[in-house]
Amino acid sequence: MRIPRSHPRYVSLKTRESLVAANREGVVVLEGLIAHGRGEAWDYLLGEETSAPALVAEKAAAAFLLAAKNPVISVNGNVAALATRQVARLAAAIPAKVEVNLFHRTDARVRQITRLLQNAGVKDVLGPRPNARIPGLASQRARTHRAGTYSADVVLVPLEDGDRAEALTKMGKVVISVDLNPLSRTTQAAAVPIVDELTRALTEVERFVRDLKRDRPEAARVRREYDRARNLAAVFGFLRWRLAGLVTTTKKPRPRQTKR
Ligand code: PTJ
Repeated sequence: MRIPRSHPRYVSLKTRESLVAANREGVVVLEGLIAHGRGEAWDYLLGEETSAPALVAEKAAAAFLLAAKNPVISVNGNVAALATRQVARLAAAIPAKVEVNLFHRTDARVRQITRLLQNAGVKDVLGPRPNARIPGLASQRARTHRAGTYSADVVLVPLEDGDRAEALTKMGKVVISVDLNPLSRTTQAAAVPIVDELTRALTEVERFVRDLKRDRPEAARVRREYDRARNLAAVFGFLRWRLAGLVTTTKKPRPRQTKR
């Protein structure tokens, strides 16, 4: 479908079309389209911009990724469809390994997403032939690579499901999530939850990685002072402020009283 550039929701419609196309190609599952709709609803409420609390979490994420011995970025179907370029840039900047991890796992999808990541410039993609399992996880998401997520100390998990975020946390890893839903189990389980849209979040984390690489004392300060609970409270405070603003801007004038 051709979407006119002048359409007020051009970017949103283009993103939706690219996800639909990725679904037809087998990269994104139908459940991924539902997940996107949920994310977009939250993004509406949050104002479709990176909030100040999200920026704080993004800077903390960069600081933790930089200090990691074996950082890994996990990629699923939606992430592959929306952000392979951002994943490639971030992985190169840290540097970090990239691992394909799917909830609706098939070998064909893993191969397809691996190819997309390679085409975007990711050198070493951990895709087919997983050789380890994340303990305590019944789903296909348990299948992993010993050299990747299994032995990682810091894992970036965009658009994750709560079970794996919890299982990775139980393994002692620093889990960094990207999820627009501040109430999701993933957000609740992550050590550094980023409540922001995927492409914006990855771009900001990459920018902070590049900045903090040149300022290691600042990176150490950020890691020391990051306060997860305070940051999530600020996210909810921001949401409350947004909603209060919406109430006043959408208030209609009261209908005039007519004398009978
Ligand atoms: O490709 P697969 O098989 O691994 O499946 C991927 C999906 C996304 C279907 C799977 O991980 C899944 O079911 O995820 P959930 O449990 O629906 O969670 C996805 C979360 O991501 C939801 O809380 C959404 O609000 C959020 N979300 C969706 N799109 C975005 C987003 N957050 C940030 N940016 C987005 N673009």
